[in-house]
Amino acid sequence: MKLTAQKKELELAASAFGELQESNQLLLDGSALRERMAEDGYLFFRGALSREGVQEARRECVRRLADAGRLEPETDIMEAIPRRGGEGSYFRADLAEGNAPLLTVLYDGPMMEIMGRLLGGPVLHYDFTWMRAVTPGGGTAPHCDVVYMGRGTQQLYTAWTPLGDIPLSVGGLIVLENSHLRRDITGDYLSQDVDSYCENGPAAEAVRTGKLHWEHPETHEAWDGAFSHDPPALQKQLGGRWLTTDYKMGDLLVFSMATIHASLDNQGDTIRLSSDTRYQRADAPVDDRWMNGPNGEKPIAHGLAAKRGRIC
Ligand SMILES: O=C(O)CCC(=O)C(=O)O
Ligand SMILES: [Fe+2]
Repeated sequence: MKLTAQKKELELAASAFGELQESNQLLLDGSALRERMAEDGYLFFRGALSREGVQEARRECVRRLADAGRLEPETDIMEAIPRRGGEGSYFRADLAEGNAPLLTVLYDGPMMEIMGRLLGGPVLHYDFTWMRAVTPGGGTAPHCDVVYMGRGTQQLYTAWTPLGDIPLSVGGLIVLENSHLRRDITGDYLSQDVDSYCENGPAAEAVRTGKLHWEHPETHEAWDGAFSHDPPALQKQLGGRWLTTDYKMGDLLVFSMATIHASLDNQGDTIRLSSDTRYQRADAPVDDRWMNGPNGEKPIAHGLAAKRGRIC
C-alpha cells in the first residue's frame, strides 16, 4: 500500500519511515520518562489505557454520529462507516462534550497517573478537548502545537489518543523524528501564535472582524498554522524519519510542544476517530484560551476574544 500525507506519497525506505519506539518499560519512572521525552520528543505507550474504556468512549462517539445520520445505514455503528454521499468531517469537538466515558479515559485513571509521573507534580488538563472525526480523504498537515496553545507554560504535553484501532490506511498520527531538536530550522515558527496579528499590517481589520481567521506572520495571507504542507519534502529537509504505528485502542502517544507531527491521509473507508488533549503542571502559567470561564463558560478557544495585536 502506498501511504500519503497531504496527498503526497511518503517514502517508505527504512531511512525515511519507521516505527514509534515503545516506552512501556519506563511507565513507573518519572525521571526516565522525562529523559526519554527530552531525547525523543515523544513517548509511545502500547495498551496503557483501558481498552474497554476507550471502546465505551468510541461507542458514545459513533452513537452520536449515527443519530445525526452520518453513518451508513444497516452497518455496525462501531465500524464508523460514513454514509455514502454524506458530508465530510474533521474537527468534531461536540463529540467530546458530555461524553462521560471519553472524559474518564482522558482526564482520570491511567492517563492522569502517567501525566503526573511525567510532569513530576500535580497536573492540570485543559478544559477544551480536541476531538477529530476524519472522513476518508482527510488528514493533518505538519505542525507544532505551541503555535495554537503557547500562551502559558511550554512544559505542556499533548496526548494523542486513538479512539479505535487505526491501521496505517486509516491515517493515524506521524511524528518527525528528532524534529524537537531542530530549532535551527523551526525556531522562528515556534515563536508564532496563530491568534496574534500585525496591528499595523494589511490584514489587521480582516483579522479583528473575523473575516480572516489567521494571518501568516510574514505574508499576512490566510494561514492554518502549519509548518509545511509537504511531508515528504520536510522529511528530506530535516533528515529524521516519519514515525508511526498500527494503533490500537488503549495505545497512547504523548509529545512535546516543539515536536513536528502530522497525520497520514485517511485512505480507508471508515471515519478515523481520535482525541488530542493537553496536560501541564498545575503550578505553571496556563493559556486561558483553553480553560472554562469563571462561571463555567466554554473556553474562548480561537474565537475573536483570543486575538492579540502586535506592532510589526
Ligand atoms: O489527529 C490529527 O490528525 C492531528 C492531531 C494533532 O495535531 C495533535 O494531536 O496535536
Ligand atoms: Fe497537533
